Amino acid sequence: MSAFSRRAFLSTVAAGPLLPAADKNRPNVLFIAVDDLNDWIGCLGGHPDVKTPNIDRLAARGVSFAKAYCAAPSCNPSRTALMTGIRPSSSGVYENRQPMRESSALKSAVTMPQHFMQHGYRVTGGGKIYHGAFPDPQSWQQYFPSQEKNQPGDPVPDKRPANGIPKTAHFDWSALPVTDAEMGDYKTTDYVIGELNKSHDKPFFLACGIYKPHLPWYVPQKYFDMYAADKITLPTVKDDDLDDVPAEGRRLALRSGDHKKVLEFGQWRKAVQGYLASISFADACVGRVLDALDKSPHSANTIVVLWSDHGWSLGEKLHWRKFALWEEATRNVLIVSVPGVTKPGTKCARTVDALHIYPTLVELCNLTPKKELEGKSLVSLLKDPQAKWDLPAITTYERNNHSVRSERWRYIRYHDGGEELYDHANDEMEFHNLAGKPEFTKIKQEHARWLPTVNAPDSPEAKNLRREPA
Ligand SMILES: [Ca+2]
Ligand SMILES: [Ca+2]
Repeated sequence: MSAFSRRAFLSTVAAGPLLPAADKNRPNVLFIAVDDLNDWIGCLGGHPDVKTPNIDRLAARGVSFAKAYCAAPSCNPSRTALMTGIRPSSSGVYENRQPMRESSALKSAVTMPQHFMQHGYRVTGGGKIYHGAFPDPQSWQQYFPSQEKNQPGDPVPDKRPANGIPKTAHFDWSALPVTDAEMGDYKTTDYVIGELNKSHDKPFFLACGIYKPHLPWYVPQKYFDMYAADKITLPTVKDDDLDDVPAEGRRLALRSGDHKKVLEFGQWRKAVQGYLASISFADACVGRVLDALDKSPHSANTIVVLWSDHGWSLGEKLHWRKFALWEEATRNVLIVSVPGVTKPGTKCARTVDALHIYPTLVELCNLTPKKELEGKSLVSLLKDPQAKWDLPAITTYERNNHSVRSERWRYIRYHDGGEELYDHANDEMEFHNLAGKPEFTKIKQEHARWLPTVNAPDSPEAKNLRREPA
């Protein structure tokens, strides 16, 4: 865009109300985040028992990415990277305690919603899009419950912890004697449905951040009733799996002591039931929003993006939660439906990571490209999921620990030089670390060239923040 046309364009933006409503060139965006959702959804096949009919029906409309990975396996750094388009290794935001705007690289970053706002979109949302403690009010024109608070409250059981594990904090699970309407996520989806039901004189960017299946796994009884604890399938775990993992990987796997406690209190089946129940509750919330979109006047010109911020381990590698660089903790959900662009029910097996979402939406909505974004638009893959794509997915956890995931391999290198290499053609559970075998030196080198060359110093931590375990 020339300087003159850019000025003319910006003055048009400033005139806001004169802009036309959404059309083919300026489609709406419905941006749905589901917190802590791993690949346990029907269309990704991560768990044989799970019931996610609504997420699956969204996948049936567009492209689901079978090898999508987070930028960081932790809420705040993952979301910060996705919403700013800047990698943790460039911003120094590696952990949950580092507010995005304290990073010198991100202090004045234009987030994805801000970029839409600058192009005349109505930008609103509710629930968890940014990490709970750091809601970034400047990203939104209106927000539910408010610009400063992104989480409506949730009911809790009378007696906590419900699972009997001492000092467990929110690592807990229980059915609740409440209706869906009493849940915070239901209230967030009510807000989003209200926005979808309105007619809009401008295109909109509408965010819906579902908190479940984040811990604690307290959801209405009917979702627990969908899964019989004594019959559900447990993850496949090899007791000696960590024997070939370097020290830093073992530290990440074992530091919480979760697996030992879960086994000691006989809670593994109950925990898996709680996670599955919470997933099905989140899926029901997604279904309400999709129903509202279908009934609204906006369905024909609204892009839907559904993503989760990382995966989750429930015992694999003796590890629980996210906070690690293996497949279960890093694989996330990414489904994109674009009217007129995506073909219904297609799957893409190219390796993508969360950095690509921002430039993809910039391209689809014809916003001004932003050269500082570190990802690459996925539009070529949305049009043709088999198209050539030469990038692996990069995930970073804490400073200078990275995973490079290509279609066949995962290569991990920790800050102290420790390495792991897994061959997904033969070992989808990543049981056998091949990094020490000389015949794989070349494979390791091919992956190592993608490691970030900059590892920014840690960004400042927030003061007076409750230490949050998850
Ligand atoms: Ca999360
Ligand atoms: Ca192993």
